Amino acid sequence: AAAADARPLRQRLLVVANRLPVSAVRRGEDAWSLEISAGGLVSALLGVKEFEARWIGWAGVNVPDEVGQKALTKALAEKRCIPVFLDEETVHQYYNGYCNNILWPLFHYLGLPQEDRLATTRSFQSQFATYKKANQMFADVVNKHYEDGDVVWCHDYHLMFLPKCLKEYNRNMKVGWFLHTPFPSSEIHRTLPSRSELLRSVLAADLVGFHTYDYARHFVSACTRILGLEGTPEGVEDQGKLTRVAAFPIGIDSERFISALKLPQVQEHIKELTERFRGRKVMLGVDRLDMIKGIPQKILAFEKFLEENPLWRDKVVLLQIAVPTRTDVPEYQKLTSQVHEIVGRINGRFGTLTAVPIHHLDRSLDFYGLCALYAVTDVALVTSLRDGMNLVSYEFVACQDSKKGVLILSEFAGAAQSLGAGAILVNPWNITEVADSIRQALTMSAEEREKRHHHNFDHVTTHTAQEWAEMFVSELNDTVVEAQLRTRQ
Ligand code: ADQ
Repeated sequence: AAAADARPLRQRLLVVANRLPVSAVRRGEDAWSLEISAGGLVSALLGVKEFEARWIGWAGVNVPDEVGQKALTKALAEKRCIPVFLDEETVHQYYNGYCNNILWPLFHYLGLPQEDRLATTRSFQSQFATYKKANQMFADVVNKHYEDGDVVWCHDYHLMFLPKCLKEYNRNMKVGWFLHTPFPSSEIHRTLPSRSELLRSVLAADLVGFHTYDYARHFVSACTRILGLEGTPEGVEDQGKLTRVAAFPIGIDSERFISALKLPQVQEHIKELTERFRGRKVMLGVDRLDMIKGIPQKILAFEKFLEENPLWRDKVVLLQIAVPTRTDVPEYQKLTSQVHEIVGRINGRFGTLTAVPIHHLDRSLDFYGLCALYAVTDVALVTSLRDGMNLVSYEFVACQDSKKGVLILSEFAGAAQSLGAGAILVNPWNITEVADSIRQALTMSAEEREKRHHHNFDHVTTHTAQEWAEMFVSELNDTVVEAQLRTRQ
């Protein structure tokens, strides 16, 4: 307690993530315009009043010249952001290569990309070497800006090598690491050539966090089976050093969504959409266009539903909003055309001269448009094949307090563990089961919808992003204080 009392009022929190929460556009040799992206992590950290957050990460642009780098650094400083500059080749090998081509599919149980599996295997060592080099570059920037008493919070699979680099600089640095994706079964992790090095590096952190208890358990199993270390209820022990491992399920800033619904422009939009789809039940999918989201599976299940329930054909519409991501990766381009092809086929099959059953948009919606869409939806379909948590399911629930629509949710999304009692849980690979659950959702009594909605609404409004961040950071703080006390004894 004495150590806690001695903390300064506003400790600094250094948040290290691959991408800074800004988009930067160059306007001249030394001029930049910046726009803060209001993602979940940004609003989560705004809620952490006890700490003053600084961001460290890549700005998402290649800036080869010193003049440009200096100007961007200066502009970012006003937003409390500190850039890490990565050249094109590093981004290619570290970000597109090792992160998105190897770790991302593997952690979501999708294996290596089918077509170039051997090529990936061959380029593995060089990509891993660049991954480590890039992580070291992040560590250099953190180290340069670190002051005694700061807390460092590293995010996601891009930065698994970072905790080790940071502790090599300064073993008293308080370092936490949080994974936003699932951590897979140790049997999957075992197939990674760099399996041990990555685990050992993560274990250098003082606190390691996951969305669910299952992911934390998989991580501990990987450490016991692959490294031969001891797993305890608190975490993993290695020669007397305990790395605390725990579940910290993320949430959303529910108040931001609930209050947006009251704004005149959102109300207006809700009215328009209601009019537009009058006489039809609205089903909604909102996803990044990614293999893990199970978009083709979702659309095939909807087709099966239409096939088996002819009376519903002109009474329901599926709106699928899919933001393109990683568009330069061939696997993602293939997914886009696959989805387009299935949608075209189904619309050709079940559409009429005046209406089609699926509206598919390849783009993102602005925040207010998204809120209005969530509010007019009768059934939301989240069919991720694997998903760390899935915030879309939370956002839908937050916007449904008047409609009390139904959430169909994949059992392979982390959110199934928190919203499972209110949602209809499905195996997204089982198209027949998903089609049945669509019928169940569309015909559910108002009473049951209300009961299920309340269950989820209570959860979403009480387990917020702010609370998540606060819990992680305060536990990280305490964990390290304990560790320091131990070394003093
Ligand atoms: P994502 O895979 O990006 O996040 P998710 O949690 O659903 O998945 O968050 C997506 C965010 O993007 C949501 O806030 C959503 O509103 C927004 N979004 C998606 N499609 C959109 C569209 N078409 N238009 C506008 N906005 C759109 C990763 C992990 C998740 C984990 C989060 C947070 O993969 O499992 O829940 O991080 O840890």
